[in-house]
Amino acid sequence: MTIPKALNDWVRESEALCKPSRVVWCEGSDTEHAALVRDMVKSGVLLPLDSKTYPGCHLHRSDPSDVARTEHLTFICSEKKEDAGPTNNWMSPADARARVRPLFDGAMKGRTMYVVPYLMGPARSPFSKVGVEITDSPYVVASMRTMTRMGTIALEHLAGMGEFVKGLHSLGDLSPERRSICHFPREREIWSVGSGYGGNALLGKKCFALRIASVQARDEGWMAEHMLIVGIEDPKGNVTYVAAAFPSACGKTNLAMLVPPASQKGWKVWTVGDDIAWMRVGADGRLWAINPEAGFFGVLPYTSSKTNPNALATLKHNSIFTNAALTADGKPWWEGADDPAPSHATDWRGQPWTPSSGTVAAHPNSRFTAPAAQCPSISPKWEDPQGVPISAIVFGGRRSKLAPLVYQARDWAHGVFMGATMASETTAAATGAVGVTRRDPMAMLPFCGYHMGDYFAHWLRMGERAPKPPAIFHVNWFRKDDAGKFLWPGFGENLRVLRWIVDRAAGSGKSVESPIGHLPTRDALDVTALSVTPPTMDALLSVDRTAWQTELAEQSPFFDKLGDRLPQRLRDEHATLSKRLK
Ligand code: OXD
Ligand code: MN
Repeated sequence: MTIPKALNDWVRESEALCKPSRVVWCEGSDTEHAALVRDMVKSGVLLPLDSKTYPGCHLHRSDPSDVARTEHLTFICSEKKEDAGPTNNWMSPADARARVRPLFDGAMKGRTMYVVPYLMGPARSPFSKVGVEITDSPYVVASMRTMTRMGTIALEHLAGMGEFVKGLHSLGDLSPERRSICHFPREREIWSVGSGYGGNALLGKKCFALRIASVQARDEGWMAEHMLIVGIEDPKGNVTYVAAAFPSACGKTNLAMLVPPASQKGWKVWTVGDDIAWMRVGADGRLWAINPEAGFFGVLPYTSSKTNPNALATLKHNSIFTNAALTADGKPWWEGADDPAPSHATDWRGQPWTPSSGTVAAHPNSRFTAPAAQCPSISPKWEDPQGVPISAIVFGGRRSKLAPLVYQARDWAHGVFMGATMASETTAAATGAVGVTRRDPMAMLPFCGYHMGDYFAHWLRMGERAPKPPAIFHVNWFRKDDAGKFLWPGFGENLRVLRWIVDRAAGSGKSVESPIGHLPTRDALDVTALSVTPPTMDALLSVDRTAWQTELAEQSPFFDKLGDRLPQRLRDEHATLSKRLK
């Protein structure tokens, strides 16, 4: 296969800078992967797990200071600071190069430099894009093989299009003081040094498929979103596709792999993707979405046969477990797993652990990396080069009060406002305080590669470009009563809410007007076989005007921060909602 000159030149330059002892071009074959895994087992980077219960699975322990995305060390390096906007850390491209180049200089001495071509999106899809990651981490190579279509297939795609996103990655010395994840949107390039953690180091995922792709999408008139994609099949066999954005670790993977409860006879949920959607306007005027990824990088704690049986089935083979605990019989374990806590285990740091240790055995952000094709609910359309047509977009967050179980936007612009004002209580997926409410528009706060105000304007424009845009909804599975108890059972039962969404998107489904949008009527959701009483349903669907006025007041500083780049249309939505609440 001929390698494009631009790729060869860049690999040579990177080699001269990083000074590895050898360079390996990855082709993505089974033999190559097996040899890589053998080497990692030999060097202790991977520990084989019990081959009877977890065939082909390994455990990886990361450096204890390198366990989550580090947003404070993540930069958008646009020419002008205002193009990165107030929600991103910014460095000028010149400063970033000057600061980070020395960290790459000689960083791969004594190490192998892997060149990893990868394809984001299905083979032969006109919507797929090529990236190439140069890395000195074999763990990254093995993970990229699961998370993307890696190797020759990407080079073949590149031959047809010529353009690729460059990603240079080195573990460096793993010190947070010398860690930087820099994005150069104009050059479509990523420099990441000092971390081996998924979101910082698997450059196809957050760095390319969201931060760089969001800029490409703005420039080319499509959307790169932090959304899962599911197909909801009714008992007659009609499938409706829904894309949904939730901040990290809000049950997104669980929703993407939802198993209908026994009471929902004949309904099926098909997984197209669990984290990222690339959407374009199709010839029919609808939005069509592909999942650019090929694997799942899911959170382990509280993944169980109750919360996500499909994830459990998916991760049982050919998976990498990162920062899980290890039982004496060679199995991974995490808090909230089906098996009770082992009496003795090795914790995620590699230390002896017992239930009385007073610490968690698995890191709260421990993860599994597993091939999407292994998921029992994987959609027959998940690799369709054209993608799937999206009928509804769902925004959600973790709000113990305020937001009703589900409500629908009045129109596209109102839906954009709903997404723009999303907020959620934080979790362990990123470093920083846990349990604090943070504004996370469209769940893109850490992932938008340009000014958030311009991003909202792009969303509004997309509504104009798509003659048949999806209907937009907001859900909150996490509302609690005054005693702190969840009001809604969640998990598989969320299908009942999705059914109302599907009905509404099709133009049916009973609703009532409220100041914040259309709510289901009290009898619109099927609650048969649930212990959700009518008063609980009232509480779940209630709109407390005073609390919403406080919410609106709290939205203002965020909007003000975006200055004159905030589209007037969203200020108008804010003002009319305020009026409706009076
Ligand atoms: C993720 C995240 O890992 O959103 O998907 O943090
Ligand atoms: Mn995510």
